[in-house]
Amino acid sequence: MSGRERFKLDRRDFIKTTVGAGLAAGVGLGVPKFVRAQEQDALPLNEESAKVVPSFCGVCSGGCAIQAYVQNGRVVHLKGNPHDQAATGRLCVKGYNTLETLYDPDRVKQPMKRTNPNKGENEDPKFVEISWEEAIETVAEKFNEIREEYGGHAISFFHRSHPFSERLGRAIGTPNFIAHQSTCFTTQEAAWHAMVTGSGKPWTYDLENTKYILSFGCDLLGKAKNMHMQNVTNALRKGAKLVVLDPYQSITASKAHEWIPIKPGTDLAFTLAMIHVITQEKLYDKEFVEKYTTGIEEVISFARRYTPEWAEELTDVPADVIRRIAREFAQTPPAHIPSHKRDAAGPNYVNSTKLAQSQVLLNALVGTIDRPGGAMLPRNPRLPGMDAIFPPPAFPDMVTKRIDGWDEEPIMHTYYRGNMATVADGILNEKPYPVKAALVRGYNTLTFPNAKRMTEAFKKLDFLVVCEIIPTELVQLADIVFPEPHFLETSSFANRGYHSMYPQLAIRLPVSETSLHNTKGFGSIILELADKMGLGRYFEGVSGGKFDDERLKAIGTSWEEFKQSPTGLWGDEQALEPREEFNTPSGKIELYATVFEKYGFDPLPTWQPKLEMPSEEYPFYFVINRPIVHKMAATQNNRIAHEISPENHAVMNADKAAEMGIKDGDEVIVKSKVNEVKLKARLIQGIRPDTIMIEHGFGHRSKALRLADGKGANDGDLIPDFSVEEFKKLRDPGAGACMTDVCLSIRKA
Ligand SMILES: Nc1nc2c(c(=O)[nH]1)N[C@H]1C(S)=C(S)[C@@H](COP(=O)(O)OP(=O)(O)OC[C@H]3O[C@@H](n4cnc5c(=O)[nH]c(N)nc54)[C@H](O)[C@@H]3O)O[C@H]1N2
Ligand SMILES: Nc1nc2c(c(=O)[nH]1)N[C@H]1C(S)=C(S)[C@@H](COP(=O)(O)OP(=O)(O)OC[C@H]3O[C@@H](n4cnc5c(=O)[nH]c(N)nc54)[C@H](O)[C@@H]3O)O[C@H]1N2
Ligand code: SF4
Ligand SMILES: [Mo]
Repeated sequence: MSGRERFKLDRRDFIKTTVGAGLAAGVGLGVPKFVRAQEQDALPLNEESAKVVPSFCGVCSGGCAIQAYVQNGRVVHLKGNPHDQAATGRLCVKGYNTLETLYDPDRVKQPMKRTNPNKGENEDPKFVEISWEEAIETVAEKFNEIREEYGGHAISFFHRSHPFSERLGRAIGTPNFIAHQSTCFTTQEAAWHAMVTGSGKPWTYDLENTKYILSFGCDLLGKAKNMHMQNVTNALRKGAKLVVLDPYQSITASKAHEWIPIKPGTDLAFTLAMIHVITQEKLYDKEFVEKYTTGIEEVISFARRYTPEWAEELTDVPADVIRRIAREFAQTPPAHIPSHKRDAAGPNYVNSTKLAQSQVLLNALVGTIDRPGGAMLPRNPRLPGMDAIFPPPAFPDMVTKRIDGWDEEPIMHTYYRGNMATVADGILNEKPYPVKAALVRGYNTLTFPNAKRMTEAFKKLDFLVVCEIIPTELVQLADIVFPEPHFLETSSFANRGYHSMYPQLAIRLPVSETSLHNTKGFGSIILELADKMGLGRYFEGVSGGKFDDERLKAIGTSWEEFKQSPTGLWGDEQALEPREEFNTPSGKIELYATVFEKYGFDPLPTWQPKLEMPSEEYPFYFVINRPIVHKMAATQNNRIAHEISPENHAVMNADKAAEMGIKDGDEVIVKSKVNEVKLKARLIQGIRPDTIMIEHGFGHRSKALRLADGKGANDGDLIPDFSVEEFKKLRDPGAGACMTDVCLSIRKA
C-alpha cells in the first residue's frame, strides 16, 4: 500500500475501530457542513463556488495542512489536506472547531490600554481602545525607561521561540526568554539528546507498522493528535497489540487489549524490570544492538538487580505480568514504546527523565529507533535561520544570569526553553535581580505551575504587555494588550513536524485580504517596537515576507513559487533511508549515556522514587489529562468545544468515593500543600482508588470569556512551584517541572 492509500478508511470502519478516535477525527461529531456562526446566519457550503485557501492548523504544534473553503468572505468549512503526509485529508476535532475561535465574539479586537491602576482577579482593568501607534509607542517608551534605569535584563519575554523577538531581546540585552517546555517534554528531550540525537526528541512515530505498542500513559488516541491517532488506529486494524499502563483509564487505555493501572510515578521500576528480563534472557535484537549501540555490557550488569519481583512491590503490578510483557515486547517485532509529551516520561515526576532514558533504552534493545514501526528521526528540509539571512550588527554585552535559573541547567540551557516552575519565585523575590516588565505571547496564567503565585508575580511587574487572540485572565492583568489575528488570517509555512517521513512543507495563506479585527501579526509588532525603541539597526531590511522568501530560496523554491503550488505543499514523497549513525560522541545510540556522565548525571537510569508520597494528610496521587475536544486552556470559550465539555471534575474511583460518602456530582474540595480548589466529583470505576484525575484547561477567571468564566477549576493551582535553589537540588538533567509530583486530599465541600 502506498503512503496515502494506507490511510483510506471508510467512515464505518473508522467508527468500528475506535469510537474515541473517531470522535477525535471529527467523524463522530459530524464535520459541520454548516458553520454555526455566531453573528451571521449559517452559510451552506457550495463546493463549486467556494474558494479553497491552503493553510495549516495552528491549534497545536502538529500543523496539519488545511484546505479552507471561503465563501462570500467567510470561512464556511475546513478540510484536512489529502496530500499532507501528516493530515492525510483529516483534521482532529480541535482543528475543525477552530472556526468557532476565529468567529468568537469575545476575541480581542483592538489594541487596548488599562486605565485602572489596580490589578487583581476581581479588578476590572477598565480598558480603553487605542490606536496601534499609541500602543507601540507606549510600550517602546516604557521599555526604554526600564532599560535605562534597571538594565535590559529587567525586561522579560514569555513566548515560544520567535526569531524576531529573540533578536529584539539580544538588542535590548535580556537573557530572560521563558518558554513552557519544562512543563511539557524536556524530560524526554534530555534522554534523546544524550542517547541518540544530540538535538532533541523525535515526534514522528511509524506506529502504523508497529505490532506491539506499549504505552506508559501515552494517550495518543485521547489526545486527538491527528497523525498519531490515525497511525494507532491503522495499527490496531492491522492486528497490533496495544498495552497501556495508566493509573486512569484514558481513552487509549479503554481501547487497549490490556490496561494496567500502575501506581503513579513507578513506571521506572516497571521498565527496569523489563530491561532485566530482556537482557538476562538475551531476548534483545542482537544485530541492532551490536551494530548501532554502545554500552550493552554495562546495561546487562546494571539491570541484574532489578527483578520483576522487586518491581512488583513498587508498581502494584504482579511480577509475572511484568515478565510476560517484557517477553512479548521483545518477541513481537517491531515493538515500540511511544512517548510524546505529558505521559509518565514527560515532566510529571522527579524520575521522569530516568523513565524516558529507560524507554529509549528499551526501544533500542528491540531495534525500533529510526526503523520501521518505531520513532523516526525527522526528515525536514534544512532551512537557514535568521542570522544566516540577516546577519546582525554586534549586540551589547548583557547579564547572562536568568530569573528562572535556566542558564544553570547543564544540558538543557542550550535549548530555547525555560522554567515556568521557578520564574514566579525569581520575580517575587527579585532573584537574582528585579524584573520590571514582561511581554507575553500565547501563554496565560493557567499555563504556570502554582498559577496563583504566578498571578502575584505578574501583578508585581511595573508593566505587562500581552499579545493574545482572546481575553484571558492574563489579559485582565495587562497594561497594554496587542490583539493578534487568528492563524487562519495569517501567512506562513511549516514542516510536517509530527509526521515527517520525508521533507514536506505546507503553506498558510490568509483566508481573506482583510482581517476580521484591528489586529497585527507578532512579527510586525516586534519590528515596529524595535523601530520605536531606536533599535531599528538590528532589523535593517528585515521583513516577515523576505524572511520566508529567503528561507525557501535556500531550498530551491521561493514564496511566489510556493504560493502557486496546486496542493499547498512542497516536497515529493521519498523512500525512507534508515539512519546508520547517530549524533552522540560515539556516533551510536548510547545505552550507557556518556553525555549524562560528563555532566555528573546518571549514565544509566538507576531507580529513584517520585518526590512526594501519599501521607495521612494527602493520601491521593494526582494525575492530569486533557479532554479530547479542548486545546489546553485555549478553547474553553470555543462554543462547540464548550458545549461538549463545559467544565472539569475531580475524577475518582466510585468505590473509594462511596467509602468516603462522596456522591457523583457532589461539590468537593481538592487540596495540595500549595492550594485548594472546588470542583464537582465525577465517579468512575476506571481509576485507581488512591488516585484523583483532574483535566487541565478549566477554571477561567476572566469575565470577558463569557462562556468559560467560572467553569470548573484550575488543576495548576494545586501544582507546587520551586525556587531556583530548590529546583537545582532535584538534579534532573531534563529539568522537568514535576507537574504531578504532589499528593492530594479530597473532602465534601
Ligand atoms: N485534545 C487535546 N490534545 C492535546 C492537547 C490538548 O490540550 N488537548 N495538548 C497537547 C499537548 S501540548 C500535550 S503536552 C499533549 C499531552 O498529552 P499526553 O501526553 O497524553 O498527556 P495528558 O493528557 O496529560 O495525559 C497523560 C496521561 O498520563 C497518565 N499518567 C499520569 N501519571 C502517570 C504515571 O505515573 N504512570 C503512567 N503510566 N501514566 C501516568 C495520566 O493518567 C494521563 O492519562 O497533548 C497534546 N494534544
Ligand atoms: N496546570 C497545568 N499547567 C500546564 C499543563 C497542565 O497539564 N496543567 N500543561 C503544560 C503543557 S503540556 C503545555 S504545552 C503548556 C501550554 O501552555 P499554553 O501554550 O499557554 O497553552 P494554551 O492554553 O493552549 O494557550 C495559551 C494561549 O495562547 C493563545 N493563542 C492561541 N493562538 C494565538 C496566537 O496566534 N497569538 C497569540 N498571541 N496567542 C494565541 C490562546 O488564546 C491561549 O490563551 O501548559 C503547561 N501548563
Ligand atoms: S492535531 Fe493539532 S494541528 Fe492537527 S488538526 Fe488537531 S489541533 Fe490541528
Ligand atoms: Mo504540552
